[in-house]
Order: sequence, then C-alpha cells, then structure tokens
Amino acid sequence: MQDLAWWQHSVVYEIYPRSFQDSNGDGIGDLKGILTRLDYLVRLGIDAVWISPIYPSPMADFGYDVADYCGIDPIFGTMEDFDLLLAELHRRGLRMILDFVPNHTSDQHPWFLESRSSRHNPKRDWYLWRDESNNWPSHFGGSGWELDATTNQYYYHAFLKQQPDLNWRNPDVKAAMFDALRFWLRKGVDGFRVDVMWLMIKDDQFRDNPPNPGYQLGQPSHHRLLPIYNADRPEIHDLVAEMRAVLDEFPDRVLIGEIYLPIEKLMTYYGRDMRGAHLPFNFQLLQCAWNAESVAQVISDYQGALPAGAWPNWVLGNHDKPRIASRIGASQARVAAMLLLTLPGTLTLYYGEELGMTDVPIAPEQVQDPAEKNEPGLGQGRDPERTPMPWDDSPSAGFTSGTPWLPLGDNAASNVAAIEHAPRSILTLYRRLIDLRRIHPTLVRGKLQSVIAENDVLRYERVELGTRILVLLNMNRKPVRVTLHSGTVLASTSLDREGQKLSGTIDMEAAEGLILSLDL
Ligand code: TEU
Ligand code: CA
Repeated sequence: MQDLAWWQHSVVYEIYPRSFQDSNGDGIGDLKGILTRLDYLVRLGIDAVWISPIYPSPMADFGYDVADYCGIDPIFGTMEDFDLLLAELHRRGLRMILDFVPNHTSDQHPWFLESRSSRHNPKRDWYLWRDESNNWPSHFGGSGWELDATTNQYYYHAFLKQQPDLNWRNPDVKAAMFDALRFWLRKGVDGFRVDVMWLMIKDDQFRDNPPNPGYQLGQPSHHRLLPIYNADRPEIHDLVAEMRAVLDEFPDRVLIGEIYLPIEKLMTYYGRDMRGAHLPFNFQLLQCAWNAESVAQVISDYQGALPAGAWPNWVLGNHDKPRIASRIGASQARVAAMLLLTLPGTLTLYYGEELGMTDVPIAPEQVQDPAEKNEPGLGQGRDPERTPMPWDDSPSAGFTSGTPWLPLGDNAASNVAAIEHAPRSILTLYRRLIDLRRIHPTLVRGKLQSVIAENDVLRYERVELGTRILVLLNMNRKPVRVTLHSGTVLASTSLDREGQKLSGTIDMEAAEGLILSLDL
C-alpha cells in the first residue's frame, strides 16, 4: 500500500520461541524450528514476526533476564541460525521484530557482576543501589529491593531479584544499550518491541509510592501501592525519543512500546511531534469485558484519544495474558478474530490464536513461571498461555520429538494439519480475514465510523472514497435480528454466507460476524 509504511499495513505475529517448534528434541522451541515453519506463516498471510527474547539468559524469567544483549542463547541456537532465519524471512517478504529488554538485565550479566563487586566499581552506577530501601514492590511479589551482602547495599528490581533494574539516567548505560540496538539493526532487523517501556525511569529521590485505595484482597501484592514514583516518570519521553532516534539512523524500522497505562497516558508515548514510539501497544481489548457496549466504548475512547498523525494498533493476547479463546469461548473467538482484523491500524496476533488455542491447566509440579511460583494461586501464572503449538496428530503434535517443556493439553486435537484445509475452520477464517485486507485496502486505511452497540451487536463501518464496508458482530450467545443497508457479504465467521446479498432486516446466528460491502 504505497502511502503506508510496512508496519502500518501489517499483521504482526508474536512467536514465543520456546513453544513454537523444537528442532533438536530437547522439548524447547528454537530458531531452526521457526525456520521450518516459515511457509506456514506465509500461507497464514502475516507480514512480520515478533520473537520474544532469544538472547543468552539464565532463564529465570524465560529470557526476559538478559545476560548478553548481542548474542543468541544456545537453547535457541547460534548466531548463524539467527542470520539464516532473518534472511529467509526477508526472502519471503516477511519482517522481523525483536524483543528489547532495557529496563533490567540478568543478575548474571557481566555489567551487574561488576556493579555488585564493589561500591567503587566503574559500573556501580549502572544499577540502582541505595543504603536503604523504600516501599517500591516487585511485580512478582515482595519488595523491589534486595540487600546484597557483598557491599551491604540494596539494589532495585521491578521484577525478580535476578532482574536488577538498569539506571537509565547514566549516559554510559544509554550508550551501551543503544549500541546493542544498532548491533541488530545493522543486521537488518526491522524493529523492536520494547519491554516495560513505561518503567525505565524512576524518581531520582526514590519517594515512597502512595497506597492504592482501589486495592482488593486476592490481587497481586504490587497492586497495594499506586506506581507513581517508579513508573511513567516525566523524563521517560525524552528517553523514548532518543531510542527512536537510534532506530531512525536506519531506514524503515519500527519502535513498539509495551506500556500498561490508561489510554490518555498511553497516547503520550507517541511523543512530541510523533517522535516517540511508532506504536505504543494498545492493550485495551486484553482487559475489557466482552460485550458490544464495552468494546464499542473502548474503540471510541481509543480512536478518540489518538493524537493527530498517530497510527493505531490492536491486539487480543500475548505471552503474559490468558488466551482469548479461554476468556470468551470458541465461538466468540471467531467474532474476536473478525473484530481484530477489521479494526484500523497495525494488528498483532499471538501464536496459536489462529488455531483457537486455549489456556492449558498446569499442575503444581509442572509450573515453570516465576510469577506463579512466587505468588501461587493468584492466577498470575502465565504458563497456561505459553504451551506448545500443535502442528499435527503425531506424538507431542509434531512440536518436539522429546518431552515438551509444557504440556500441550487439549490443543493437540485442533492442530494445524487437522484444520488447515478444513473449509470452515478458525484457521481458514483467519487466512480469509487477513486476505480480505489485501483485497480491500479500505479495511487497512479506511476511516472508522458509526461505531454502535445495540442488543449486544457491535457494528461499525470502514469508509474510503467510493467504498463502505460494514462489520456486524453478534456478541450474543443467541440469534438476533438486525437491520442494515443493502450490501454483499464478503465474509462471515461461519464462512458460509460469502456473496449473499443482504438488505433490510436479517437474522444473525448466535456469535456470528459478518463483513459486507455496502451498495452505495
Ligand atoms: O511484562 C510486563 C508486565 O507488566 C507483565 O509482566 C504483567 O505485569 C504481568 O504479566 C502480570 O500479568 C513484560 C514481559 O512481557 C513479561 O513476560 C516479563 O516477565 C516482564 O516484562 C519482565 O521483563
Ligand atoms: Ca530445541
């Protein structure tokens, strides 16, 4: 689409590398494994892959604890494997987005080993050391401060104590991390998803956070306080603009920010004059109630808050949140697919969503995720949404010839081979919806208007010169009657109404979605 940057008309596909395809039988997915599945991704029709961290790591938080920002962990393969994967993606016209974890390193990173060795080490100020802690908590439970016996001082860690936070007020830290970005950009990597972007700067007076009046028992302990002094600090926007400037040293790269903040604060991460993140991740649909009223509200609020020139984005799931099909059920998951793939902006899928994968129950002895281990029974565990991709009906569904690091559960039945050629499968629906975006550019760049919720049916139009496309989503669990202007069905969630000419009052099945090209 000549007037849009690649990332603007893209459908991005998040790969959790441990769970996509194993190639050496150790039960853990790897780069060679992803390489063997590129043609599947081409057939699905996505434009770019975002790969969660693959850097050397003790795996305390499964890669989000990085011990070397310019390497590949042997579990995932070699730098040669990486270079080949990047080349093969590009040869197929696909882009690669890497995960960048700037807020914290692994405690095994040489920088931290140096920093903790002595109070006078040149890298002491690369991390946040203090004689006394304050009340800032860890996202994974307990205090965010760890007393280090070697030098008898505390260091801050927003997540695990194995993930000490970097001091981004230190110019040497910035320089070293920006060089790490250039290392991958020089290789041709097309962009970065930046981990916990809104947490990178802390209050330089380390003031205590105030109590959270809305805290309820049973919530993770870090919700007891409002994250005022250790999140979303004013200085963050200059830092994001600097990071963006590094990417802008290279042509055509995208900066995506992981940011869990309310809409109005989220929008500030586009930056002054759009010089911040290209895409502050929009997690509204991950958290909103699944009914037409709530979704219509979220869409209007988000679209309404977009600064001039800002490009929207939408996502339904990721490796930290329950899977959409588990949240709303199999039939509504098809409606959610049609919603996601007809909204304006850059869209992101989470691996397995196209198969209708659900969260897999994890027995206590199978738990891998530190969030669950640290605060068991609070539903914080993320293993259920990180289980292996089922490819066929062979043992371990073709994911591995060994023992998978997490169980496949019931997902094994709805594997790629079983449903890829099934005319009405959810995978066929995803491929059809992604294809429609190529056939009808109005679905990519058309204006969004007339967002209405009625009888739990969500409707909206995508309009562009000479074209009006209507989307009707029945979020009810029972049939409804709707009235519409005459048009032709381009797609239906049950893939059985294409080409039908509809007008006036029609009956929609329970959990049915329709896309129509309206007669003008
Ligand atoms: O997640 C940040 C984040 O806020 C989530 O951890 C969320 O709070 C948590 O999952 C509660 O549900 C990013 C990564 O996506 C996550 O996988 C890492 O564990 C975390 O940062 C630390 O790097
Ligand atoms: Ca492997």
